[in-house]
Parts: sequence; C-alpha cells; structure tokens
Amino acid sequence: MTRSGCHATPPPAWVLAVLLAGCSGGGGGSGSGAAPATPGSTTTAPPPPAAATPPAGADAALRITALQTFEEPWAMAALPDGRLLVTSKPGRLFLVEPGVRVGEVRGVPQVAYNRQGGLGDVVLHPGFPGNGWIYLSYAEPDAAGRSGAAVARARLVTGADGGGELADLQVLWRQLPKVDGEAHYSHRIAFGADGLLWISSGDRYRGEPAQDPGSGLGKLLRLRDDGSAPRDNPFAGQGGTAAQVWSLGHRNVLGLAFDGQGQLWMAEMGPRGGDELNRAQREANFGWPRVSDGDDYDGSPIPDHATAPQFAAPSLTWTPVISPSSLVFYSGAEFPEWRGQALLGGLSARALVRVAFDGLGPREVARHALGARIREVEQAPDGALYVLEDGPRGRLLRLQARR
Ligand SMILES: [Ca+2]
Ligand SMILES: [Ca+2]
Repeated sequence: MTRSGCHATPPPAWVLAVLLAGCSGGGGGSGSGAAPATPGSTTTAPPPPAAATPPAGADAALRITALQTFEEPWAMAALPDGRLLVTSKPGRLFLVEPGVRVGEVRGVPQVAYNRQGGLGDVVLHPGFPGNGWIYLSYAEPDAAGRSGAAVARARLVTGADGGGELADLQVLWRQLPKVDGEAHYSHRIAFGADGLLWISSGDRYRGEPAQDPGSGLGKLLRLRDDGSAPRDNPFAGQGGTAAQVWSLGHRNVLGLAFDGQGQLWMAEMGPRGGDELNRAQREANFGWPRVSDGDDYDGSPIPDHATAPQFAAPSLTWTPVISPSSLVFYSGAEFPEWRGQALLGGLSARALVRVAFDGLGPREVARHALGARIREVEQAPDGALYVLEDGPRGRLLRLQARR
C-alpha cells in the first residue's frame, strides 16, 4: 500500500531528510538548507538554534527544541551514547544524532505497511553494550494478504557514515493467527530487569479472541530473550501460543514499561472512552471485550468494569480518551520532581500526560500540551525527554526544563 506524501518512492536517507525538512516548512529540523557532505546515507546539519520555535500550542513551561523530521515515526530507543534509533512506519530504521545527523540502518525486514501496521517498536537488549542486540516489532504480511505482528532481533552494526546495518536477524515471535484488517497490532516490547522479554499483542480489532488463552490476540506475552516461553508462565502446560501468555483480555496496549520497583504497566487504548492504565498481573483477565469503561464507537454500551469484578480493573481510566501511544517511567535529573512518575504520549490529547503514584494509586497530575499528536516518548541518558510527533512529517522534539 502506498501513502500520499512528499515523495512516491523511498529516496536515500539524506534526500528524505532534506525533502521532509522542505515539506515541514522548517521548524528547526535536520537538513534545513543543509547539503550532505557526501552522497550517501547520511545528512549533516548544524545543531538547531537554541531558541527553536516551540510547536504552536505547546506548554510554555517546557523548553522544547524541534529536531529532525521523519515520515510516520513510530518508536525510538536511546543508545548509551545519546544517539537514538527511530523507526519509521513505512519500514525504515534511522540512527539519529539529535539535531545533527540522520543515518539509515539497512536490513530491516519487509513490513506490511497499512493503516496501523508497519515498522513498530525498537528496544535495546539489556546486554546491548556487549552483544549489540536490538529488538524490532513490525506488521508482517503473508501471501494471502493477511498480516500479523512479529518481533525480530538483530545486531546493530554501526558505520562511519552515521548509519548502519542489521546483522544476524532472527524472527523470535509471530502473532497468530494472521488476520485481515489493519488495526490493533499493539506490538510494544519491554525488557524486565530479569532479562525476560514482554510483548503486547493486540486484539487485531477482533474482540473475543482476547478472552481465549489459546489465541495469540489480545494478550500480554512473557518470553525469554530468544523468544522461547518460560516454563513458569501461567498457561505453560497448554503449550503452543497459550504458553506465551501472561495476561489476557487486552484490546490495544501501546504503552509498556516497568516502574522503578520492577512492576510492569500497560497503557491501553479503549474504544469510545475508557483508555486504561493497567498494572500487569500474572494470569489476570483485563476483561476486553466483555467490559470497558468506554462504549463501542457506534454508541452500543459495553458494561463498565465495576459491573464485573471477576475481571482485573484498570488502575486509571480516561473518558474522554487521551489515546495513549506510549509510556515511560521517568528517572532522570532534568525533571527531578517527575521521578517515579509515568509519562504517556497522547495522540488525541496532543500532549504528554503525567501520572503520579501515591497511596491511592495512580492519578493524572499534569497534561503538557505539545500541539501535535504524540506517538512516542523516551528518556535520554542525560535525563532529557524526547518525543515523536505522529504523522507523515513527524518531528523529533527534545523537552527540557525551563530554568
Ligand atoms: Ca521507546
Ligand atoms: Ca462501558
């Protein structure tokens, strides 16, 4: 499937960066008027001006710097040296020096690029400094025109040109069954301190399979880093897909992150109303599609969580929705008062939503307007925050405290 945009066929990365900078009408992004040093896979540009114009409608309490621009960026991961890996949904992976240079990482698997599908998450293995493994999720096509999410790992081999290649690629997990449709892949990835690999597998807009432990749809999965299922998973005795399942009854988990105490949390898209923040629990059934604090898009009611205590209730819900795309727990020095809090990217909220935890559980304490649908949030090693705007010309923004 093709998408209208600033170009019809994928050009080299430096061309893309220049084209997109032109399309975006500036904004302090990469390549604004910059020519590549050599015709290759990278572009260089001077660092953006310190007083780059913040997005219209953005929270004036934050110092916001607009950096490079990407075609439908979806996720990012911060490398220990401060560079970022950024995924672009049409199927490209970039290595980014924020505000300076964008290189392309070659060797990404073929993706099914459609409404919600394409290249998805990117996460570093906990042993990345030694082993170079990165984990990617993506929508994978099949010969019959169906698709399903997949997770692969590969070693990141960086080059002197600022780009790199993927080596030793292995597909570790496939979302089964593959189905028609282009929605609710979820495919967020997180690693725990114990080295186990967690994957959110969306319901693919099918609803009821989320209640069947034997279906791969609508689940939170717990795997070893090689994709095998640990023997102490709750449904391990059933084998097959069920052996991968940690919890069920999920709709579309797009935020997946551990807090400072090692507890895993999920940010989940509700239907019309009822976005959820959920605390991961072994063998729990979170109730989708039987219950939701929202209702169907056509207005038909779905019983609320309070009517069905047999299902695990969300720790926090939003109506009207924020459309949570992403989740991190903040631990840095840039915003000391935010430590231990959850930060959610909001698509319809067009904001960074900040959630604090106290004796009564999580509660929203601030909504930092960013003037655009927010697709991803990530904390850099220096404690600064990066967010990605959603859309065909989504910008990378750096958020710092205004002092
Ligand atoms: Ca990320
Ligand atoms: Ca309801």
